[in-house]
Amino acid sequence: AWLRNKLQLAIDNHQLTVYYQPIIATATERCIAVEALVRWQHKGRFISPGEFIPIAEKTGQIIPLGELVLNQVLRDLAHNSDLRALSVSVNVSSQQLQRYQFPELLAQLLRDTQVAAEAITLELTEGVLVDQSNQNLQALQKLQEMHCTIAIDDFGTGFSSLSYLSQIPAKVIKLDRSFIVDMEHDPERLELVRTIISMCHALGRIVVAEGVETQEQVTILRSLNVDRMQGFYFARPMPLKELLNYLRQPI
Ligand code: G
Ligand code: G
Ligand code: MN
Ligand code: NA
Repeated sequence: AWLRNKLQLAIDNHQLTVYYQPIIATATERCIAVEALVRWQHKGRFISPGEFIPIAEKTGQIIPLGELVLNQVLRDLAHNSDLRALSVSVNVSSQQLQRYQFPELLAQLLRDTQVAAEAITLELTEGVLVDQSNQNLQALQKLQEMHCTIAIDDFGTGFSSLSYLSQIPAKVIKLDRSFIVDMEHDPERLELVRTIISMCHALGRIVVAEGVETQEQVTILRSLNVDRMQGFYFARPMPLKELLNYLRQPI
């Protein structure tokens, strides 16, 4: 309850900020996209989203929190052409899709800020899709019609069959960090990653490897033709100002 009340205050007082983590194109080694990640600084220390997002999901606070993040991202996009040159990923919880007219809300925000829908990628976890609720699928279709990109986050951690991949309108597949950790020492895991990547490619999807931390992993992922990589090896999540500096650096 303590965290819940504090979180409400943080939401009300705009104490939540958005950090951005670069996503690198394998072919060019340049930043091609970023993921927006919410950050909560409370009395000088950061409370981890791993701690408060699950609570926000339970209490419904994920709705105002999600709106706050979306607002911030669209404002940042509106004011920074360097950011508009990238695709900006936003995490969307299934509640945001279910509780109200999410596609309409996003469309309104895009109109208000004059940002093109093409600049936005929405990251949804497998759960949203496994759910198979018609409502979610309809929302996804609407978002796609608006020309937003849909990405499946944490791919491979859910219980979905692989066949559903071909049925959902997700252009981007984000391979969960757990597949990448230790892949250089685990031949079976490596085979799994190889197979997932080639299957996604056969279906015309873009594959992003998450949680890339070592040069060895980069070398392996490159040999497996992964399209994009994200992780501490390249860059940590950072405030907008730092990101803009990062983007201006030469290779
Ligand atoms: O930033 P970090 O890796 O600590 O995030 C931990 C978890 O919180 C991840 O699963 C991430 O997807 C989730 N998360 C971070 N920011 C947001 C957000 O703005 N909305 C939602 N729904 N989840 C987020
Ligand atoms: O579930 P989701 O993919 O949205 O989670 C994103 C989270 O992963 C963020 O909180 C981010 O800080 C974290 N993250 C990003 N890159 C790495 C990495 O290389 N290693 C680890 N351990 N975490 C990472
Ligand atoms: Mn994500
Ligand atoms: Na993830």
